[in-house]
Amino acid sequence: MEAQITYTLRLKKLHCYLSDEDDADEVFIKHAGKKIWPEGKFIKMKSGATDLNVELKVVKEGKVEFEIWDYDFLTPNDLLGTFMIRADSMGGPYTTDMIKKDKGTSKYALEWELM
Ligand SMILES: [Ca+2]
Ligand SMILES: [Ca+2]
Repeated sequence: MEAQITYTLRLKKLHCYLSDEDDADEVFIKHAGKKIWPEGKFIKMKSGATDLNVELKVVKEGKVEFEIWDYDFLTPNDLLGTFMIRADSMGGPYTTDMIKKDKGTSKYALEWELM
C-alpha cells in the first residue's frame, strides 16, 4: 500500500464582504469539530480582510471543510457558512467563497494556498 501524500494547507486570510450583523460579526472558524481560529473567542469583522496564518496537513485530493461561526452573547452561536477546499493543486493563493448556511446577509471568502 502506498503512503498517502500530504500537503500543507495554509489558510492565509478571511475576507468579509458583508457581515451578518449590522455592527460587526464576531467570527471564529472550526474544522473537524473544533475551533482552529482565532486564539481568543472571536475576531470582530465587518469588512476587509483578517490574517489567519493557520496551517494544517491535508491528504492529496482530500476535501477539507471549514465552518465559519458568529459568536453571540445571549443566544446560541450562528453557523454562517462553510468553506469546501479540495487539496488537488499546489500553489495559490486561491480564494473559496462561503457556502451560506443561514438566512442572513453575510458574505465571506477564504484565501488559502497549498504547499
Ligand atoms: Ca449572530
Ligand atoms: Ca454575533
